[in-house]
Amino acid sequence: MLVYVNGRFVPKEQATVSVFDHGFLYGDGVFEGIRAYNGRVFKLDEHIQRLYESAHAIMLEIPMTPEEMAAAVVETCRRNGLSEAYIRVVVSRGPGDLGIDPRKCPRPSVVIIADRLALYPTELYEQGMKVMTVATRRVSPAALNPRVKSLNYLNNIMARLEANLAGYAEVIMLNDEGYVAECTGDNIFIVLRGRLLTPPPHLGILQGITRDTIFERARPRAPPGEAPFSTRHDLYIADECFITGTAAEVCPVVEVDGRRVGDGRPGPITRQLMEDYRAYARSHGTPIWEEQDTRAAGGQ
Ligand code: PXG
Repeated sequence: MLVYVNGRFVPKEQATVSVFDHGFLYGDGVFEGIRAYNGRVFKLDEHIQRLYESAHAIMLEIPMTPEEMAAAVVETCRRNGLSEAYIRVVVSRGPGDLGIDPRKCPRPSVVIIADRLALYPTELYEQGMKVMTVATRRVSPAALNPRVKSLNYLNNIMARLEANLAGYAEVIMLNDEGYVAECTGDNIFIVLRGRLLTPPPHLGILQGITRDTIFERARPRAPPGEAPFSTRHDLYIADECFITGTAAEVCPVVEVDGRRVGDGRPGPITRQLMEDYRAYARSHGTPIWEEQDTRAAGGQ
């Protein structure tokens, strides 16, 4: 495996950053998780844009243009011969001294890893998953806006520890006011009386790219509406529920806090969206190999 580290491709054993890197010392940095299917990187421009927006919000200047970053992501897949990949882009503040002051870090570190993805068990998609709400609240946007996809994931990890203790694959986090926010690494949707609902970004969530894609794709089937879904009660009375994320894609939820959702099986709209997303993601994206026809692929 070859890993991109600060402009060079190095074998994974030599892919290292300094222990003085503030990404390591303080979680000071940003990242993206991207997927490639069938020789195309899915939603590459959207992920690169979110990466640069996250970096801008924490005043981290990425030492390359978005176009160069996109090219480096594609090149990392190509060098590793991967047509199907899970890609991790990490930009950290870089090496500094032991204080937190970012001004001591003149050179950000840029790392791109492309690996095979360990997929979730198929039973979860066929039968749906059970979730619970956890005690750990999503970090307040007033403290650190979850829209910043930062290297500081301890908030999510605290929730994941609760999930592990209780034996759940994914769990729901409320925001600091008790409204439904999102999961530890996925966004959440419900279908309620024919409308597709998901918590709005101002409640304190990562604005997922899968979430945005589902909104776009779902419009003809279930008119989207963001505002009304906000409490656990909405989850309990929902006709359908599912989670979305780059790794999970669309995964049905059939039980929340011990309450059956709908009839306890993946709902019809969820199943349609699962299939539609699957097909769409596998046929659109930035080509990794030159011989592919970009127009047929939809150009992105
Ligand atoms: N919310 C959070 C908090 C996330 O970290 C999503 C939603 C979904 O966003 P996208 O853009 O992927 O639709 C994420 C991203 C993992 C893992 O190993 C998952 C994410 C990030 C890092 C690791 O499960 N999901």
